[in-house]
Amino acid sequence: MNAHRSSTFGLFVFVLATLMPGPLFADDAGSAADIRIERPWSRVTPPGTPVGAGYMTIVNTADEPDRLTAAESPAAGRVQIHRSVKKDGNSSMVHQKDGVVVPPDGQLEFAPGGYHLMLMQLEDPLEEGDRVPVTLRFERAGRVEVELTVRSLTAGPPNDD
Ligand SMILES: [Cu+2]
Repeated sequence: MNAHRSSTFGLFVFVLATLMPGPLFADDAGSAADIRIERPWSRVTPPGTPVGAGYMTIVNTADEPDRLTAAESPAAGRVQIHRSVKKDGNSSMVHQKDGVVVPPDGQLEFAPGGYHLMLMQLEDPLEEGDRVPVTLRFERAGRVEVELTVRSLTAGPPNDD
């Protein structure tokens, strides 16, 4: 019943959106206020390692899914969205070329062993206490700026404080 009603409503919005000029599209496009980044962090890079990783929790407060499509940082030549996967006891990283979906009223975890931002071609090694600025690009919410706090090699995620 609910599902039927919401899909009818979705169709209604879609039809309106195709008929109406700009403003309704803008309203429907979501905003950075719909996306909240919690505990953005990174780890010290061991000597001679030109890549680092970024972790965080992406919270989507909108009732539509959003998609993280890309990221960039002045500290890195290139930033990719990766997922670590284990197969037959071997772990490897898969580049998420189409980005990753953050569910509506939900969240997506970027954490060691799973999704991460791969910071490639680092300008300088990451040192404990550094703060690495990263721009995240979302399909609906647009640009969201975060700063990764660099923690020691053995550290886990920071607490909520
Ligand atoms: Cu990676």
